[in-house]
Amino acid sequence: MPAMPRTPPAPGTWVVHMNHRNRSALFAFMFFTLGSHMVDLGVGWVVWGLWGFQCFLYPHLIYWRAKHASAPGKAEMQNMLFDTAAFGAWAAALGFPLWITFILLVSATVNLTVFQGLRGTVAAIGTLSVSAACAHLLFGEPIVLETALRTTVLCMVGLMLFLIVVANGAWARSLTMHDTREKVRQGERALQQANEHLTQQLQEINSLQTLLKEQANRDALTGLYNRRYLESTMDRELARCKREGKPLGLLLIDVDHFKKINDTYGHQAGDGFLRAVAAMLQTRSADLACRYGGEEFVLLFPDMPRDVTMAKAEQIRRLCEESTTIFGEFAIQSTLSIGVANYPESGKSAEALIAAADAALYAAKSQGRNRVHSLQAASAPAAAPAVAV
Ligand code: GH3
Ligand code: MG
Ligand code: MG
Repeated sequence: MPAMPRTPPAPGTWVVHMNHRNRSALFAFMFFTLGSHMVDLGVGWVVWGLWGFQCFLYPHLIYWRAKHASAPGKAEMQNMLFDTAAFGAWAAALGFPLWITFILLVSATVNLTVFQGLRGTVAAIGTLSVSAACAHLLFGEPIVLETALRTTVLCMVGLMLFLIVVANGAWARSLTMHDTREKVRQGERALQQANEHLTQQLQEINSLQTLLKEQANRDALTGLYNRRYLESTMDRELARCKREGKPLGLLLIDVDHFKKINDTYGHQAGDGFLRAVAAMLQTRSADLACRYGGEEFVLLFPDMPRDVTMAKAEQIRRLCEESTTIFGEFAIQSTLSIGVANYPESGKSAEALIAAADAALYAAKSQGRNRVHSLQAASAPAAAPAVAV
């Protein structure tokens, strides 16, 4: 069976418990202190009965009252006022002996001040004065200030003990408060560290996500964009060119007789050559260079008219033709065939442009390779179309 949740204690319950303990001890001690004076006064059994009730029953009765009150804290503050009123009455009933009146006034005032501040001080002095005046009028006891040495010493010891208990309570409270504050500070520091750690982790996750996204768009061998990225970007670029009324150039580039490079120098050398071609194709940042397939590449030139695209293609073709790639002990040379397509001349969609570039590339291959071709017009073939492998 699940444990029933405990209802939290009502506010102020701890004051009720603490005061019950302190009050019982205080009144027990006072029984002897004031009792010592009553012996000297020779009071009757009614007074002794009342005094016994005051010291040994009253503390438990008012404890019971406060404990069962709907607001125990508030009821306990009233209890302290009852104590004070009783003190005033006893002081008057005994004829205001100086030491006894003094310790009753001090203990009532200190008690209320500890819990209510200066408001408590005023309440203590006021309540004690009023109840003392009323009791004095009621009993009409003559004022006798002196007490016997025995009673005076008991008053001094009692006051001393009372002040020690109060001071010790204050010290314990300040210690608890200091500990609590320290714990709160430690908690705040731990929270701040956890927060910083989380922020750092979040940053790492964000940069990892960015890196992953970037890697997902890249070809592992050459570092160029991959075909997937081209397909996701091309429609957007084309739409932008259409919207802005601008042209777009597209090159489909294929390495000539690449199989022979693999066969002659090995697959790794072939990879090295593909990386060298990719480096040649890296152009302005606005252009998109991508590895379209094995030894095929696509370059996209937004805002580029047809004649400039043709010139660009020719420039790339010549650059490759004139380059030598050193791979280990091998010096590898090859050429490129390039099919050119343009928006809007060659087609209006991405598929149409790729198909047009592919057809142009096929034409370039069949016309002898190492050349740039567009379906509208082919460039002049290079002087030495043979591939040096
Ligand atoms: P053509 O002039 O007609 O284009 O002839 P080709 O030899 O270049 O074309 P083909 O399609 O016959 O051969 C392409 C070769 O490219 C075949 C394949 O083994 C090789 N290849 C494809 N991907 C890679 C790669 O990532 N690395 C290497 N080293 N070779 C590759
Ligand atoms: Mg090919
Ligand atoms: Mg090829």
